[in-house]
Order: sequence, then C-alpha cells, then structure tokens
Amino acid sequence: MHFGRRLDDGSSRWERVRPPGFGRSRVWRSPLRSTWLTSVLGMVLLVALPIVVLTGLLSYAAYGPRFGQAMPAETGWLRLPLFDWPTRPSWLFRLNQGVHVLLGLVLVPVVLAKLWSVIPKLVAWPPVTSPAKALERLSLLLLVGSVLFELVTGVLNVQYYYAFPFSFYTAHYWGAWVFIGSFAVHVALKLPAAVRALRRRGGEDDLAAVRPAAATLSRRGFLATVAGGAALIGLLTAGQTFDGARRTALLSPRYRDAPGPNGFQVNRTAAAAGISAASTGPEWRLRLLGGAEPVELDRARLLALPQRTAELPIACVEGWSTTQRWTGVPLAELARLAGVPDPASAHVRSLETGGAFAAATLHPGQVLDPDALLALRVNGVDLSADHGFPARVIVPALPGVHNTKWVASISFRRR
Ligand SMILES: Nc1nc2c(c(=O)[nH]1)N[C@H]1C(S)=C(S)[C@@H](COP(=O)(O)O)O[C@H]1N2
Ligand SMILES: [Mo]
Repeated sequence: MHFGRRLDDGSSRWERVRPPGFGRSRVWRSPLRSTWLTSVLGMVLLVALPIVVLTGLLSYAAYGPRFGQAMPAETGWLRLPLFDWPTRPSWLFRLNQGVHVLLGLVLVPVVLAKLWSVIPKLVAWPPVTSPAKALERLSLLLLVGSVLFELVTGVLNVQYYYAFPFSFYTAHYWGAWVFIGSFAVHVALKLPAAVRALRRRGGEDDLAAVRPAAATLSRRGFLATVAGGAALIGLLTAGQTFDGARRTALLSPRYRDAPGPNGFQVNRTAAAAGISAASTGPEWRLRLLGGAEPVELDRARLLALPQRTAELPIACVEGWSTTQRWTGVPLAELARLAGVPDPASAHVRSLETGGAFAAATLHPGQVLDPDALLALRVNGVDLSADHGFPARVIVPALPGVHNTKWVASISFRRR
C-alpha cells in the first residue's frame, strides 16, 4: 500500500495527469491520521448510526398510517410501515424523535472528524486501480454523499430552513436508504481492517502523511476535542426535550407563547398560518362528517359535553417536545356523535388552507384511545390563538405535526 508514495515521486504516467491542489497527498500533512484513529471514530459511528437509522425509520412509521391519505402523495405507494404506530406509552414518539435528532446532531463532529481522517484516501490518485476498487469507490461516494445529505437536510429542518426545492420528508427518507445500503457495504469491507488496527493500537500506516508537519495535538487530544464538540452540541440541544432544562437549548431557539399556561413552544403561529380572528370567533362551528347527516357543534356545545383531561406531550419531528395538561372532548365521543362510533379512520382538517400541516389522518387506535382529545383548553385555560383556539387535536404518541390546530372538521370513514 505504498502506491501513493511512489506516485508522488512523479515517475508514473498517472502522475502526469494528476489534478493540482487538494489531490496532492503532500497537501494533507497531519501526522495524526492513522488507521487506528479512523477505526476508533468508525467504531463510534458503527454503534451510533444504526440507532439514528432505526429511530428514523420508526419515525417514518409513526408518520404514515398504512392506509394512504396521510402519506404525502409522492411516497404513498411505498408502504414501509408494517404496523400502526401505537398510542402507548404516550411518550413513545417523544423518546424516539428526541433520540433521533439529538444523536444525529451529536454525531456531526464525529462524522466530520472521520471524513477528515481519511481525506488522503478520498483524494487518492489514481482514483481507481481495479474494477473492485471502482465498486468500493462508488459505494464510498454514495456513503459520504448520503451521510452529508442526511446531516445537512436534518439540521436545516431542525432550524426551520426549508431552502431545498424538494420535500424534506421524502428526500430525508430516500437519502436514508442510500445511506443504509452503502453503510452495509462499507462495514462489510472495512470492519476486519478496523478491528485489526484497533488490536495493533497506534503505529503509522498508509494514512500517515508523506511529508508530515509537526504535530500540534496528540491523537488522544484530537479524539477528546471531537468528543468535547459532540458533548457541547448535546448539552446545547438536549434541553429542548426536557421542560426543566429548556433554557439550555441554545441551539434550538423556538418561539414561545406569552408567559402563563399557554407559554410553551409554538411551531406555527396563527398569524403565520393565516388564521383570522373572525374565523375562530362565535361563528366558528366544528363539522363532523361521515355519518348520515353532517353534525355541527359550536364551542359552547363542545364545552357542555363530558370533558376529559390528560397530560400529553407535543413532540415535534424537529426534536423539541413538551408535556402539558390538555382538556377537551374525546375523539371517540365525537365519532359517536357523528354516527360512526367504530371508524376506519378520521380525517382532520384545519381552518388553515393549504400547507402540509393543515390536515391529518388518524387510524382507529388513535381515534378510540380514551386520551385522544379534541382539546379546547390547556393547563386550565382556553387554548391561545397560537396553540390552536378554538380547538385542536391532541393524541398520545402522535407525531406533533398531526396534532392539527384550528380544527374545522373531522371526517370519520366507515369501516
Ligand atoms: N393547522 C396546523 N396545525 C398544526 C401545525 C400547523 O402548522 N398548522 N403545526 C403542527 C406542528 S409541526 C406541531 S409540532 C404542533 C405544535 O403545536 P404547538 O404549536 O401548540 O406547540 O402543531 C401541529 N399542528
Ligand atoms: Mo412539528
């Protein structure tokens, strides 16, 4: 494997067509690089990335009931979810999504460090020396491309920055499958060498620089720096899922409603959703559809029905979550009032028009859970405009985005 060094002497034909700049192995002079260092970082990723993948796929399952409708049209034909996402325990989605986002963010420095540690190989010249090498390089291209794509789209989503022209949901999902495939190939190809390098401990090898610069840091110091960066990101993010530590979540700023019972996170305000005060005033009616006749209820009628109170989390796909005390009418009761007591599904529509969050479809378990509510109040007071006044859906373990605010109608489908 001293191929690269010989080429650097400039004796071969390949060397004459070597591109200038970053492809030069003498550009990468850090003496810290070694197969041992790369293997340590690789082992961390080997354990942690499958957890990110698994929680990501579970999140996808939580999003998509198996019957069409709730799935974005582009992915509707792909029925990955093999089961209906449960409603219990109510913190299931909160935990799953918290782990997915937190671990994904914490791993950013580790992924970058690992890429940095193998740069000389990534820019090795000539790029391919055999068909087997060509396949390996293709899998690397897909691996590096997909892991960076997943991290970048994930971070942008968490920061509400929808700069890309495609659906985050679809792109992040397909990117994950490219990653899963290329990751499996990579592990199969590299694990034996990584284990050997870890057994050998230290030592120089073909990742070492051709003309090393003076070391400014030990390998252990480098690993400690990466671990410190990861820990710092974790500390500045984890608070978004713990009500007590909210102030430490400096990396996930969220608009919060005015202090008081409604003073928790808001993803989209009533103003941003185009909800007018007139449409939520005394004229507002909840329409229940799917039975023999449509049923209309105003807010006073809803408040006169038996109320139920439940402590339930709102857990956003972006990783933040918060548990509040919600009070309202059980969805099962509304299904009975509509004349469809045993529905196959419920399609909830918001007053909001357009936008991916203006409607959601619930499966029967999500309608009939006793704590699945059309909430009218939170923490003992009326919902604020930003939290969905006059009424919003709140269902145990349901992804935040499906807890539709400013509900206009619920359409129950018969079995
Ligand atoms: N109509 C409507 N409902 C909505 C949204 C929206 O934009 N429009 N945002 C959803 C998202 S993404 C989340 S996480 C929760 C947030 O609820 P909160 O703002 O009351 O905390 O509401 C959901 N319900
Ligand atoms: Mo959300």
